[in-house]
Amino acid sequence: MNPFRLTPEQLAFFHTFGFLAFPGLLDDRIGRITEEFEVLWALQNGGHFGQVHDGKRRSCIAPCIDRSVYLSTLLDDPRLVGIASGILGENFNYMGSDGNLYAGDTPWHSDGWHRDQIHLKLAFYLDPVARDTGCLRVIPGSHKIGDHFADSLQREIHECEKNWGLHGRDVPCVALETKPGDVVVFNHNTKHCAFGGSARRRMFTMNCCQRYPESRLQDLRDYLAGGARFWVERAYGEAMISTASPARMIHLEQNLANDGHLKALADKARREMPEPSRG
Ligand SMILES: O=C(O)CCC(=O)C(=O)O
Repeated sequence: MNPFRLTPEQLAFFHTFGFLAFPGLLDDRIGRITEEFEVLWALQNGGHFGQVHDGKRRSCIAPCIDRSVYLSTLLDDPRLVGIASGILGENFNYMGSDGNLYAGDTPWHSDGWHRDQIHLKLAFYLDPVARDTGCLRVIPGSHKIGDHFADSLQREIHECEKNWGLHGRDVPCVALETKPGDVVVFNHNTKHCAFGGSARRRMFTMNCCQRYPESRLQDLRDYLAGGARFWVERAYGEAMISTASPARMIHLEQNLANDGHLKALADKARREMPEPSRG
C-alpha cells in the first residue's frame, strides 16, 4: 500500500480552494529531474521536436516526461501517485505532460471548464519563482462551476481591465512562490496565471483526471484530440509506454484504448502547421 496519503484536511482544502502546495516534496529528486529536463531541451533546440526557444515566446515540448525513461518514473513516485489517487481515485488516468520554457507573462485562464470529471495539474517549477518573478498565482474557489463567484470570474476575468479597472497582475489572488523541488497542484478549472518571469522560465506539468465512465468516453476522445496540435500520434510518448509496470499501466490504459483517432489528426496538423503548438 502507498504510505503517502493526503490528509482529510488537505483533501478538504483542495476541494474548497482548488489547489494545494507541497514545499520540498521532491527535494531528493530535483537535481536529476532538472538534468533530464535540460537533455530534452538540448534535443529540442537541436531540432528533434520542432521548436527553437528565442526567449520571446513560450516554447513547449509535449509530451515532456514521456520522452525520458527517468522522468516517466515520476508517474511511479508514491508521493505524486498518492496526491493524484487521493483526489481522483486509485485508478486515475494520467493525461500527459508538457515541458515549458516560458518567456513573459501568462494571463489569467482555466485549463478547462470540466463539470463532470476532476482534472488536475501537477506543476514543477525548476527555478526559484516569486510573486513578481513568474510564480503560479491562483484564485481560491474559482474552480467551482455553478457557483456565482466562479461563474462571474469565468465571464469577466478575460477583460479584467475593462470590467474591474485592474491589470491582471493586480487581481486578488494567492501567489504560490516556489523553489525547485516544490510541487503545486491545482484543479484545471482554477483560474491561474503568472507575471514577471524570466525569458527562460523552466516548468513542466503532469496532468491527471478521474477515470471516465463508459457513458462519456467520447468526451475523453475529444480531450485527447487536443494533443494533435503538438503533432503527437499517441496519448503517450514511447518511453512512458515501453517502460510501464503493471502499476503504471493502470493510469495509461484507458487513454491507450481511446487514442486511435490521434494519428490521423496529428498527420493533418503536421500538414497545416509550421511547427508544433507552443501551448
Ligand atoms: O507558469 C505559468 O506561466 C502558467 C502555467 C499555466 O498556465 C499552466 O500550466 O496551465
